[in-house]
Amino acid sequence: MLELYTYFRSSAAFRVRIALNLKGLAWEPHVVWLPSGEHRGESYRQVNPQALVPTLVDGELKLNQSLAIIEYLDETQPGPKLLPPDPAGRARVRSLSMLIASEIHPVNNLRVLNYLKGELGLDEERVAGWYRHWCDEGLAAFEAQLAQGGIGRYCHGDEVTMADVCLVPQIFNARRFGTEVGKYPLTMRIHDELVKLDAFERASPGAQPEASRA
Ligand SMILES: N[C@@H](CCC(=O)N[C@@H](CS)C(=O)NCC(=O)O)C(=O)O
Repeated sequence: MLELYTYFRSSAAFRVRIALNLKGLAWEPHVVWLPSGEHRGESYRQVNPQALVPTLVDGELKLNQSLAIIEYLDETQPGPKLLPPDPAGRARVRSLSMLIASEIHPVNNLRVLNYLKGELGLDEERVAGWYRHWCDEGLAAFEAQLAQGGIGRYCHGDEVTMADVCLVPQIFNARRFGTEVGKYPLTMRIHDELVKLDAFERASPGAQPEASRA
């Protein structure tokens, strides 16, 4: 069975949980407790040298980086395709996905926020302000990109794609830090459709067994 190193609030792990559910795959969770720094210990570094969640294990293969994992699942597993068949469509979906995963997320990651708090001595409100600044900049660009066309019920036409899989966890996080997501009506219209889907609901932070431990 596929195994996933995960943490309920990790938006990168949330992406992979959604993809696994959309594909109808069974998976065994291994919870990595980020607040205690478990991911930075030697034992987890043997699994993932980047010391980040998620990591997918498929037999002998250990894979990190959520977008690489999702594309791997898309290419090797049955179920609905998360990347469109045409090169232009695939590139558009990757572009929207990377806007979130490679632009918004890295500057707002736990280790970055901890550095701002610890080494740079910023208080909670200034750290949240940092988060909202970069999140707003990214979501405004995402909204503008959606407005250029190509959307349907979801980010790319009427089929759920990797871009949608990235969007919902980003909005979950944005709300945690008090971002006013109502400023992004196209983005939120699509988000509100997506969260009606069972695969998204079952992958959500609150639906993970470890959520009650926090
Ligand atoms: N680009 C990576 C990001 C992975 C990542 O940053 N995961 C976060 C949780 S969402 C993490 O493990 N953070 C721990 C830390 O920052 O120390 C991916 O898409 O998988």
